[in-house]
Amino acid sequence: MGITGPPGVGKSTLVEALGLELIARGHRVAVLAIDPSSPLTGGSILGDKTRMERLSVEPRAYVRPSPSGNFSGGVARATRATVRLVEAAGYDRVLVETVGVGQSEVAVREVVDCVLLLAQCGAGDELQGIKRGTLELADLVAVPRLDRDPGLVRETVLSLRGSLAHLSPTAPDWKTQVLACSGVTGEGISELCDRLEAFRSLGVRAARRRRQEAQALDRELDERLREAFLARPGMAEKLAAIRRRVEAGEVSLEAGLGELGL
Ligand SMILES: Nc1nc2c(ncn2[C@@H]2O[C@H](COP(=O)(O)OP(=O)(O)O)[C@@H](O)[C@H]2O)c(=O)[nH]1
Ligand SMILES: [Mg+2]
Repeated sequence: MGITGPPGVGKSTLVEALGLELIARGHRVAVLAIDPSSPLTGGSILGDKTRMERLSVEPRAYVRPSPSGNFSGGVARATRATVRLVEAAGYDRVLVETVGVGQSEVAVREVVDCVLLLAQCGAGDELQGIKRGTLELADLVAVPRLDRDPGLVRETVLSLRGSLAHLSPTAPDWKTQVLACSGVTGEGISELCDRLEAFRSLGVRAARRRRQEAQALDRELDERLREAFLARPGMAEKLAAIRRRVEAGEVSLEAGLGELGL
């Protein structure tokens, strides 16, 4: 499962709470979390919970924070392999937390069976900040901080339900639901877990994975052709030199490509 949402919304806190709930239900849980203390998010986030101290000491949990450096562009590539690996190692529930910015939010969709979007609670205008595209990709939406701001959270839930009513379902026989919760007190976590398990039992996972792998084929092809090209003797240096000359206006793009034999 992928957990998406803006930095600081409460992804790590929720992942830890969900992870503990899944363990209590008898599962083995792996968490692939992206360390947000990177240039991507402009430094560390106040009170960041990526380390998940309670979950990481559980014998049936495996928490792996990874630097976001290899996650922005190569998100699909590296994460797909890691998900398969931890599954093979016996972790039957895998939670992938995104860094919460830009392309990672869309890319994660290519490697998980199900997407949970965390929405920041806020009034009308702030909600407009949730891009339609992001909401469209969510199989489930949760609004955290029910403990701190119950009124605003409930209002946000209603408003999001309204927005979702206009979107087409992400899977047949499925309706994207919006739930209020608190990663801190655990309120609403069991219900959220139930909904996630309900999505799992829809049986769309196998088809999604096959479609993802078919899509990955083209991307892998692009990537590997590029790697093979750059692996030619002297090619990386040649490309760097031509790039400099194109930038300096000494050669045109076409001439530069010609020199590379393209
Ligand atoms: N009161 C309250 N605080 C929360 C909740 N979820 C997250 N937080 C706090 O919000 C801050 C950022 O949370 P974090 O999980 O690191 O956000 P992330 O960047 O989305 O992973 C931390 O200080 C959390 O303790 C919640 O449900 N209730
Ligand atoms: Mg986090």
